[in-house]
Amino acid sequence: MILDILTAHPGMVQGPLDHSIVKRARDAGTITVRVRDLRDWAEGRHRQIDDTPYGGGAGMVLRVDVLARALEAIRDPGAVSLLMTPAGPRFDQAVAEGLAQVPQLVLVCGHYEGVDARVEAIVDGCLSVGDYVLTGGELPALVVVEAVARLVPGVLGNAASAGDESFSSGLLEYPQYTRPRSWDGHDVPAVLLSGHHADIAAWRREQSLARTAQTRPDLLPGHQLLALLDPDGG
Ligand code: JCZ
Repeated sequence: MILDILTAHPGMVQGPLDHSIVKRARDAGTITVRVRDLRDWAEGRHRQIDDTPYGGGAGMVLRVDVLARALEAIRDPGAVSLLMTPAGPRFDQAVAEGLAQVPQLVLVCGHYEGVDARVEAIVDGCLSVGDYVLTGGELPALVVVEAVARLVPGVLGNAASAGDESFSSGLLEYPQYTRPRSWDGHDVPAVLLSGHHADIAAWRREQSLARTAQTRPDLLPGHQLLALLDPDGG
């Protein structure tokens, strides 16, 4: 799979792509991640990629013509291009699973005060990583790259299957423990030392459900129906 990050700040994304599982998958050739500098598609004496907003106001707006030239050059057939913006639909594990199926993902990072609205007509969609405002799309693009890359077949080893974790089951992850068995008065739950695999699986399932009910009841199946039946939640 090819993942392209189109940005005016290539230095902002380079480091994280050279670490951990993403680096290993790039080295193995399982994924190709390319950081593309928007300025390579700027024209004119000043090679401007942004300009002042029509109608007035503070800051600079990313130019649609520069982005159009860049996308034209970068996209292969079957590519999905997405603009990172807090105004987009929310990125989650289900979206990541869908995006892991495409041959090429082009993530467009705005910066400055924003992006010319006409860019939305030349990308396949928008994506938000959460309801908070950042200064650019670079960190969101890295979030998408990492979440999608680990779902590409062959990226994770057999030992760490992507299906084991939080959200793939729709629930939060159960608690994990390693040595020491007892630390500062806190003991590892006895069931995990019992060697009874069925008991351990049942305990982990209970813990996942309890944690989810406690902190993310919105993730539980039918939670909206339950809220209708019992609006006070208790
Ligand atoms: C460009 N400010 C692009 C995306 N989820 C999320 N939060 N903030 C962003 C974002 C903010 C931006 C730009 C200028 C994305």
